[in-house]
Amino acid sequence: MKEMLSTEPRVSGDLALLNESTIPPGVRGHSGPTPHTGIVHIGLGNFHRAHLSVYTAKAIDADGGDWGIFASSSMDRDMPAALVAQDLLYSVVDIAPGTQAITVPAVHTAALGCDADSADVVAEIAKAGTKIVTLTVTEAGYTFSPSTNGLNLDSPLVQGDLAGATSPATAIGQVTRGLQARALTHGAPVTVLSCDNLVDNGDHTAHLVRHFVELLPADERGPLLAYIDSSVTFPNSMVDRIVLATDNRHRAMAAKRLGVRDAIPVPAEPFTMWVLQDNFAAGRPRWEVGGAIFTDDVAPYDLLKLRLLNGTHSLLAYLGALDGQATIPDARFQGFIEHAARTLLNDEYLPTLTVPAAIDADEYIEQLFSRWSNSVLADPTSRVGSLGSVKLPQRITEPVQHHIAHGVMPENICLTVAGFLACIAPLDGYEPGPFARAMLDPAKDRLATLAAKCSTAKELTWAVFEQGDVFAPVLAEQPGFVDRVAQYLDLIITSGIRTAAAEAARASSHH
Ligand code: CS2
Repeated sequence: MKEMLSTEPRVSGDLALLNESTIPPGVRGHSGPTPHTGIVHIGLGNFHRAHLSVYTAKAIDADGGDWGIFASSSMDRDMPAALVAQDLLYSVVDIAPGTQAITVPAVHTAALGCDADSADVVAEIAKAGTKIVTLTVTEAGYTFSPSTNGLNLDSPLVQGDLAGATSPATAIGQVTRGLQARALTHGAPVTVLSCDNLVDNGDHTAHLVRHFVELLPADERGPLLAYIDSSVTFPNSMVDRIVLATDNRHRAMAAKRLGVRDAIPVPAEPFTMWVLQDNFAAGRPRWEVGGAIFTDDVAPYDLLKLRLLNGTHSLLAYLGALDGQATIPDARFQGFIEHAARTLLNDEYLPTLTVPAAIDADEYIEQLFSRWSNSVLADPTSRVGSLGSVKLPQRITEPVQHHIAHGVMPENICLTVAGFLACIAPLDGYEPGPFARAMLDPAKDRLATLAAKCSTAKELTWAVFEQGDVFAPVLAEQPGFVDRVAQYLDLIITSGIRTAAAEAARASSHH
């Protein structure tokens, strides 16, 4: 027998650990030694390790340059520690039927965990050798309020950072204090590059940094604002690659392909895309050699991805989880879910955006279905359904407004939101199932408290929208929309997700 059959293969303990002396030939992302730091990255997680790091390795391979990455995580202690134990090396495992690709980017110069002092991150941003500060901190990491779009001034962490904490807790606090130190010393230009799934992520980050500065004492404010105006840029970018959390199955795949043991490989789909504005104040790696697309107009790509991929992904996750499906491919192959997804894509998201000239919408959609069909990767519905309270507003707010303004009810967007509420804020007596229970959300406790006070789907839905701390208040001003979400939630609770989806299909076909 060539291979042992096992659903959760074990990593053989006698393999050597991946490090500088054991790295096998042919997998290193670039041929030279790790370069000096040019990039400070906030949000050292799996997405960063499979996206920016891989593009940067390719750019260094082609071009050299001091573009090493000093990275920090405020969430995780173990992975950064494991990275240090492996000489900052790890592998990215491409997972899809028929691929064996693996690469070791080898671009990091430091990996700080959540037990490190964030003053070190600020100090690194402050160094003149730092040319770019990059962020992948998730939608929640920007600590903004959905009702004002500015900093969330109710957050104790934001308050602490504004009050002058020497070790800022928030990403915006760390960036702004780093910029402040630069302004007060060498004043060299720098770029702040958000790589998160936010609408106009660069503009939004600039807005939050400026908001932070405006709240500082007047004597600090003036010089810092002048420095930001003259010397700091915030390009917009669209990032795309489906990347999962690491488990033993991925460790076994990495060991098999590498012949050495990697404790922290990153599982990722082979597909990758990055579109960004070429607005860098102090130079940049030639990321285009890795396939990055530079354009003045990121917005059409950004909306295409946020709505078609991410928006539909949310629907697949919530409908799938409520239907007992563990993974996105399992969900996507349920006929009723595929039907809802196609209606959502073609009738509800596509009409709200301008497809970039270089993209064929039908091909893009078929490519999405093929990515969602990757059953070897087996993206969990609980991963995509997590953080919905901060993700969904980025995906649905403008599309809902667009349709309501045209007198049309976006049935499958309503169904997505109802699915989210059913999973994250189940009313007393309703059981959404294990995959919904496994979803994590910063608003879960708040929403559970709210759900405990409500006895009907209508009460709960209105309470969530009126509270204004998840969805933008403009949506609560659309009573027809909120009522329709409530009706779907009621149907999910009383008759199940399949009946609710059948109602959405029926109602959509009448538009
Ligand atoms: C997903 C994204 O978590 C989610 O909601 O839609 O993580 C998605 O996998 C990435 O944006 C793909 O680029």
